Formats: sequence, structure tokens, C-alpha cells
Amino acid sequence: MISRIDLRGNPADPRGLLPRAAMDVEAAAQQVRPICDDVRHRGVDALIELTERFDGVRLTDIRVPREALRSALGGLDPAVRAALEESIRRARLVHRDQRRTDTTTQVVPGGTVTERWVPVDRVGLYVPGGRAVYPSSVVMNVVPAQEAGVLSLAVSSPPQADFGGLPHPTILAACELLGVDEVYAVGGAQAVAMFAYGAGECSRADMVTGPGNIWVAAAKRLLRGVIGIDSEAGPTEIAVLADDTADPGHVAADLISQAEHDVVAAAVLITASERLADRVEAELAPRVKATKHSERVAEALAGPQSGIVLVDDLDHGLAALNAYAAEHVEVITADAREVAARVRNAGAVFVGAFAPVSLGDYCAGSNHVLPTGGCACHSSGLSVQSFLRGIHVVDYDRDALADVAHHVVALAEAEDLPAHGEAVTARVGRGENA
Ligand code: HSO
Ligand code: ZN
Repeated sequence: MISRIDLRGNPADPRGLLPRAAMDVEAAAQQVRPICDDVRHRGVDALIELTERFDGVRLTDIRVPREALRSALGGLDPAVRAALEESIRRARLVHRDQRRTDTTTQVVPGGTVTERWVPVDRVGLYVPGGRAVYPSSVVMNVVPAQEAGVLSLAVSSPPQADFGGLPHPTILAACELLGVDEVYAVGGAQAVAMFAYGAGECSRADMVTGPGNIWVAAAKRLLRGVIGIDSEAGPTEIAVLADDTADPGHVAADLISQAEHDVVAAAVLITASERLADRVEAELAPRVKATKHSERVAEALAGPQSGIVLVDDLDHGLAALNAYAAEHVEVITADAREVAARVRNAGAVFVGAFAPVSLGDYCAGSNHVLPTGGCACHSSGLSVQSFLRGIHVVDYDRDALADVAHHVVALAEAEDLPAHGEAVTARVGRGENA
């Protein structure tokens, strides 16, 4: 069911050790271009027509009434409400601590550079509808934006024919809990275009974040530049680095938990213990059969993107793990903390026997919007930082400028840009060496 990849005796660079599911976002971008252009030129009229075509709902208004948000929260299962509240509370604790303070460096007497962290003015958050209804993703996107101090935040999610042409009620309830009252019933590429260009009541946003299908990813890629974007989220991934101290049932449960997302989700176990590999495989079979989304999970585990990877020892395992750069890494070994500290490439690391990925998906306080597809070797997950810009504030007085004038002039001349130098000499002459 799950394949074995034997890297033992093969210390070579294990990069590319597992194939990754590829999405042809480029081709999709060509298809969504007319949709984005239509929203740009015809605004709300285009949104209403596109929504009828793609979602089968005829909207009278793109904005969700406040009353619908309130009644969605009123109708929310109390256990789900309590869980969302706890998830929000923990996420706020963690994200609040991520806030950066401005730093001022005195470069010379009379010359300072300050890095001032300024939140983005307006953010649009896209929330998918349909099969994947993830109120937890509303929390994971909204909390860092709010903690960063974003001034204006709007959410958009496709209308559902089953719910009276409104977005899914759990999504609306999560918005209400988080204090987001600007919500639109628009989905797909057209929602990204709405945030990029503005339409009707929805004024243009500076940045759009949130997960979505290939069309949403394509629209983000196409409109990047018109609007800032977060990363393009790909299928979820879990890589578990484990030794004989790990409970094979727990490892199997964790692999299945992320395989549950998608038939192209990746579930990988990296271990030097053949015994553990056998035991995890034995645990997988009955658990896959018993789980609700059995077919989806079985397909994900059997796919070429998943596997049990046998390595020589822990160091070899760490090399493979770092080369793979998974979205989620679990370290379930002796001295797990020490081993986890050696993980360099991961969206998030879960340490030891009691930190499964699904804790992080909902209630650890960490963010679950994380880099996929190997992007963890250069990118981070969503955080307060994602919504801040560091503005350099340059403050020099006359003497400080005069002191360095000759260096500016020399560099300007070396680059054949003499007018650059002249902007300085017009103020202070050629300075020291004049
Ligand atoms: N594991 C997903 C996030 C998620 N899980 C949402 C459940 N709901 C990607 O990190
Ligand atoms: Zn998940």
C-alpha cells in the first residue's frame, strides 16, 4: 500500500527523494485571465454573472449582511464555538509575541537609519467553500493580520446553494467570532480579482491571502504585483523522523491525518529502523480501513508522493529530512528536542511523542499556513511578519551628509550616474576630500 524507498548505503544528496505532486498553475493562469479582466472592467456585474456561472447562485448583493454573520454564530454547535475560541486564544498568544519593534541604528553622529514596521493597510482573505470547509484556516489567516495591526480586513468565500446562497455558515460564524464584519459571497479567481481591483462595495486590497484551488492559485500568480500575495499553497505534506522509541500506532495515525486532506497529500516516514517501518505499515492497514475518508487516504498513501524511507542512521535521516523540506515535520526519537534543533528545512517542527501535526492544525497556537512543495528551504509560514513592511527611515543632518559626500560622489561616478552625486554636492559641496 505505501511504498518503501531504501536509501541505506546511499549517502548521496537525497534531494528529489520523493516526487511531488505537480500543479500546472501556469496553464490555469491563462484560463483565468479573462475572468480577472472581466472583474477589472465590469466590477460587480461581472462578479454576479461569474458567480451564477461557477457557483450556480444568483446574488442580489455580493456582501454578506451583518445579520447573517450573527445568526451563523447563533446557530454554531457550542462545542465547535468553544474549540474555535480556544484556537483563537492560543493563536493570539503566539502571534502577539511575533510583533517586531522598530530598531534605530546610529550609523554616525547625526546619521540614523530606523527600520519602522508598518502593517499593510487592507487585506483580503480568501476562504474556500465546497468540500474543504476550514474555519480553522479563517483563524490562521485573520489572527496574524489582526495582531500585525492591519487596518482593514475583508473575507470572501463562495456562496453555497445549500445554504441559501451564502458562504458556509461555519465560515461566517468564525468571521463573527473574530470580529470580521466585511464578508463577501464571492469565490474562485473572481474573488482574487475583486480584492486586486476592487468592485462595488469592496474596495481594492493591498494583499490577498488564504488557501484555494488551482484557479485561486492561478489568479494569485497572475495578479501578483497588482496585489501582494502569500505563498501558493500546495497539497499538504507530513514527514515523520522516528526511531524505535516511537509508538508505531501514533506514527500511522499522524500519516493518515494529513493524507486525509487530499489524494495528492504526501505522507512520509523516515527511519533507520526496519522494525519500526514494519510495525507502522502493519498499523496503517486496519487504520486506513477504519477511517472515514478511507479511499482518499489509501490513494494518498499509495501515491508516489508518499513512502517509508529507510536510512542508515539518524544523521542520514536528518539529511534526507532537510533535503525534502516538508511542510510539517515530526521528530519522534530519543532526545527529540536535540534532534529537532537540527532540522533546518521545515514549515513547522513538532517535537516528541505528544505533538502531532493535527494539534498544530487547530490548537497549538502555531500557524497552519505553511510552505509546501519544498518551499520550506526558503520561505516561512504565515505570521505577523507576513503583514508588516519594514520601512527604512533615513535621517542625516548636514555634517553627517558632508562627511560621506565624497564616497557618494565616487560611487555615483563609478556607475556613470553623476546626477546622483550632484544631489549631494548641491547641499554640502564635495565634502571632506573636495
Ligand atoms: N493541515 C492543513 C491545515 C488544516 N488541517 C486545516 C485541518 N484543517 C495544512 O497545514
Ligand atoms: Zn490538516
